[in-house]
Amino acid sequence: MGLTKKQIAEIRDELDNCKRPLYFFHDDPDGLCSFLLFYRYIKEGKGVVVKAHPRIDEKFLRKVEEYQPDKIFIVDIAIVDQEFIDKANVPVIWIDHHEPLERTKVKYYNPRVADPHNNIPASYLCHQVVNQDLWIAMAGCIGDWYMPDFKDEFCEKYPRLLSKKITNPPVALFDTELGKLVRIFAFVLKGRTSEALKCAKILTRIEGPFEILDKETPRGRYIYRYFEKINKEYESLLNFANKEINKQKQKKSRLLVLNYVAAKISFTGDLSNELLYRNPNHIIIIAREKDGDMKCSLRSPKDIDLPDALAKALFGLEGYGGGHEHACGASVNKEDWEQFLANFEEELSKQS
Ligand SMILES: [Mn+2]
Repeated sequence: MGLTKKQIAEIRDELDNCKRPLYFFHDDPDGLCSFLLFYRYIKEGKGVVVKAHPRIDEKFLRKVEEYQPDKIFIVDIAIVDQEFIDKANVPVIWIDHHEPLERTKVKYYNPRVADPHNNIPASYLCHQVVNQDLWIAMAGCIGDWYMPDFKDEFCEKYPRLLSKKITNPPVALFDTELGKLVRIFAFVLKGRTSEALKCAKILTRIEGPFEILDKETPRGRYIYRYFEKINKEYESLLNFANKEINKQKQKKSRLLVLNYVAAKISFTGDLSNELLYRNPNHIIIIAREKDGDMKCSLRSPKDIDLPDALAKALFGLEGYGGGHEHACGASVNKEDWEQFLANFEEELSKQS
């Protein structure tokens, strides 16, 4: 499953023996929750959110010099450069669940080293270590579309947030109060880095989920209001998307294409996931124009092999794309866009 007893004891020992830790975490709910679990256990240190590309390179050494930590914890970050580890000059403890990497001079904990298919969110692993703040661990896991084995315990403690009947992570994510909490964790990270860190700092002190959801305290209210501000933009985008989609559904095609003008905040991932969840039989393309190219994000149900359809549709056109079986990214020259859509539609009909 997750970390072994020995690994848990080792990490706990590292947490117990530091005074000024610096934490690096990924800017999604799993990363934020991993950071919160560790911080709330030690009650010391400083968090650094790693935005966009989850990679720590030499540029981040500046953060180390500024803060002068006695230890560095890295959670839910896929790539850490060897140069960073070498030059940090303090012990580095790295807990992750992405594809394992070979590094030296770092204490690296990733269950996929022993078993490549053992993909368990970082917040689950961090919770194994600290064994507290179940609600935060639960939010982190659901944020990564993972139903943890402590789910029943969570449901008994917080029946209002999640009913025991729900076993499917996307249902928990999109149609429950717990899902709203996950969205709060996701959206407070979306604005400027300074704002994101301010919210993260407040979250280290929040006592429970209802302090935020029911705005029970000034700090809970602050988080909720900040979330609402970001969520308003998302909701209007979702509204626009739903209208477009309802129009397109009359064509009886399984392909839904959404062109949108990029806003300050990028919601592409959140939007495509939610649209696929609400339209489970359709293939979703979200596209925006940038410098003469159509940049897109694609999602599909389980019966479609996206990389295959994408490669065939792009054949002979100016563009590229690829990714996972049911989630891809692509970039297509604007001149070729209509042709690409026609080809893609044809490839999809061959698969359906
Ligand atoms: Mn993660």
